[in-house]
Amino acid sequence: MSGRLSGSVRARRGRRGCDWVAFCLAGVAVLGLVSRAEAQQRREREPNSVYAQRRAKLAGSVDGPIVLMGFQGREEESQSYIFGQEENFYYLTGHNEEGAGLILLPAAESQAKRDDFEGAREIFFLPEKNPAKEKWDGVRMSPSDPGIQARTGFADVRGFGEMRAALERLAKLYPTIYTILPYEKELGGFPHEKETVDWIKLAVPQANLKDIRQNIAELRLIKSPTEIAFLREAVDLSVDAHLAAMKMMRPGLWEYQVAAKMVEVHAMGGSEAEAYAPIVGAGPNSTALHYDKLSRKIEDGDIVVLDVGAQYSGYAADVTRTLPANGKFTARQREIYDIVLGAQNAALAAVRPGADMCRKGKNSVYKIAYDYINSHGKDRYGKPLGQYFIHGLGHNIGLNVHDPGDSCKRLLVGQVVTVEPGIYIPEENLGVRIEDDVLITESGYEMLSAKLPRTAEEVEKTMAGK
Ligand SMILES: [Mn+2]
Repeated sequence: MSGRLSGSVRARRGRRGCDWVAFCLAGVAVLGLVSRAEAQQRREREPNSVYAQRRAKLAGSVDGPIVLMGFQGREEESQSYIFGQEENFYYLTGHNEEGAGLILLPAAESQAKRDDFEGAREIFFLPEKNPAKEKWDGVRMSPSDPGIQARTGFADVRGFGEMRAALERLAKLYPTIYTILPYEKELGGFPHEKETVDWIKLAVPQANLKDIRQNIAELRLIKSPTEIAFLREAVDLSVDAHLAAMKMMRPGLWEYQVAAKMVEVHAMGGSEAEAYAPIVGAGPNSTALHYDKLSRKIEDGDIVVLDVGAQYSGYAADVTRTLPANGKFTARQREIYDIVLGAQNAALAAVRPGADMCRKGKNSVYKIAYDYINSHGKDRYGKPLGQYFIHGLGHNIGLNVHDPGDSCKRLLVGQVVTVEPGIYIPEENLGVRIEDDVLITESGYEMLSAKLPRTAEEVEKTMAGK
């Protein structure tokens, strides 16, 4: 609801603002379960002051300059690739164009060193104006643009060609340079970091390089009011898509057709991209966690796992529902569904600041979900079901659908996490996952995806159009 949006977001859109309570209530009554249908501005930014505060915090955590590069726009060779900024760079700048660089000077240091470096604390580097390239790609921000300082939120904006000279001068003043060091990760990132480190080493081979990744990850953990507003939008769009899927679901449809409908709902509502490749897995495919082929014709009696989330203004929702293809769970499907739901409810009852999602320990909400699953129901061989809960209970969401964060650290107010128990029994072609997104609050949590039916009865009613 609009009342929860931050002032700046609401002022720029006003789309969901309600002038008087009666109008809002009438609107809710007319729209029923569909939480919204209007289009909206695509990709909003946070206020420049928010990005500046993050940079100031980061600069306060180091004793040398921080050197970061945005993506170049050639990170993927796919023809359908649309540029999306490197997440850490975006988190600190809100800048979503190719070829930018950033130097932050450490906060704690002597005035002498400051004067030595012309007093600039933050320098933002942009590609020089290139009219020939702009004929192909469209207009890009450049250092010579009037008002570029106010637009980017940096007092000192220079051409990218000057970044190397600035770094060379800084390396004479500071023995240590901070950047994001290459790391092994399943979802890429490695080549970009290596390229940046190679560039730094070429310019200043004598510098001692240290990793700044964890410092940024700690900031990203706690969401700002605007980030929470963006996540609410992403979740609302995902809820709408899941409702549309519940209404269209029937045997005879192909998995990809259901996914296509959900993507359409996201896009028509202002989502600039999917938060991740949509998962619509029917029958045997319901037991593959990241199933992405979407190639099965949905059959009568199938259970269908839909793990589909929108991205809004860079922020990722992550929502899963499990539906009976024909609108009615079989007794066995219903039994397993209710166990997963019971596990989710048991975990949610313990979600609050101080709890964690570690696999073990006395504060673990994962363990609560696992114990619930392992003490309810049986497989075909009479064995408990804990062995079929094969993934973690949840993770942070934010600029990445798997935002950085350690599941064994205690939950803090302002984190947004998924709570997603699941049971996957391949020999029964039966997978069930229920995934909701929750904001950690002082008193516990707020479920951002609360508008989406969660119980078996609600799901069946919605599918029946009731
Ligand atoms: Mn998830």
